[in-house]
Amino acid sequence: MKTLYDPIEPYRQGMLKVSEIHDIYYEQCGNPDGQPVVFLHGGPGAGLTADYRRFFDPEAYRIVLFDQRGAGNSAPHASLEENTTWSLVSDIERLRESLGIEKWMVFGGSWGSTLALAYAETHAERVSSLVLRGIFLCRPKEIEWFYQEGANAIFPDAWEQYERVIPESERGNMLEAYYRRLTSDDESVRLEAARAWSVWEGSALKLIPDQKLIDDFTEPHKALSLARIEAHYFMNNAFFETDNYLLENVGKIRHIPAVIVQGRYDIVCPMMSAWELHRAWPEAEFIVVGDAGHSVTEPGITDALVDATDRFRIQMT
Ligand code: STX
Repeated sequence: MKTLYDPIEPYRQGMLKVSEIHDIYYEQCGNPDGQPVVFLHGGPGAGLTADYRRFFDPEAYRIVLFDQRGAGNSAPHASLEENTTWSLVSDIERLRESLGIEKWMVFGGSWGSTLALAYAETHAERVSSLVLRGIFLCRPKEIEWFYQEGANAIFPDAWEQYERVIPESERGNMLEAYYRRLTSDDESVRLEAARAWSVWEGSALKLIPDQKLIDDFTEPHKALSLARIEAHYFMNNAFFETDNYLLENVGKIRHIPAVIVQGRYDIVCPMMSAWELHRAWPEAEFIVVGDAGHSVTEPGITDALVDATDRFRIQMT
């Protein structure tokens, strides 16, 4: 089993102005002369953690990580203005250009896989390879599964605290009810909703729930950006023109070397979507981890991802 590389610190960090209102935080780690890779975090709105630097051989890769609009250290925090999938896609291009990179590996899980697909389908010539995990195509049926009906059958205990924040009369549309509270003028209403939303997501991440991980989701800074930005994107179906947008456009990227890693017992992003992507894109290597849920920290998922970046390293040198 492969595990994460040793912890590393960035050799450079910065803020990039991407619009009138948004500045995004980015960092570079590993080898400045190495193979470029960009890491796309989840949510949307979850932001980076230091462990995300550790999926790549630091001697082989020039690792670029950034907080998407409104997330992590990007500013303004948790802002929904000028915050769409297509603005994130253009931020990735702006970051690539500002760093003088021709082409890069794109690595993303969960919402990071959604964004990776949207970016690659728009700028295929800039993508050398793709490593995707916990596939999320951000379709209405996936959003409904996790936030309205489906996942609650597996985690009814955690669901109770998610449901409790919303009065019974509004439970017919949980996403709308949450969105109203997450965008309330009352800070305490926003925070209560953000915590309950985020704890629900944290509770369903792993095959075996991890209380310490769940508790991290009550932290206000992280909970507010995650919940507000997710609800905003999901209310807008990720700003895609059609429900199956990413599958319909997969023909634009089928020539790009790719690995898809999926946990069999992923409750946040059930395997149905990874399977449909695999069917639409048979050339991509498809790895199902039999004893994992959604989290990138589950041993089988980490093993498959590190192995994928190691193999791309060997192929390209
Ligand atoms: N959200 C899917 C997603 O991208 C529906 C995601 N889920 N949990 C996470 O991301 C974190 C563990 C990164 C918060």
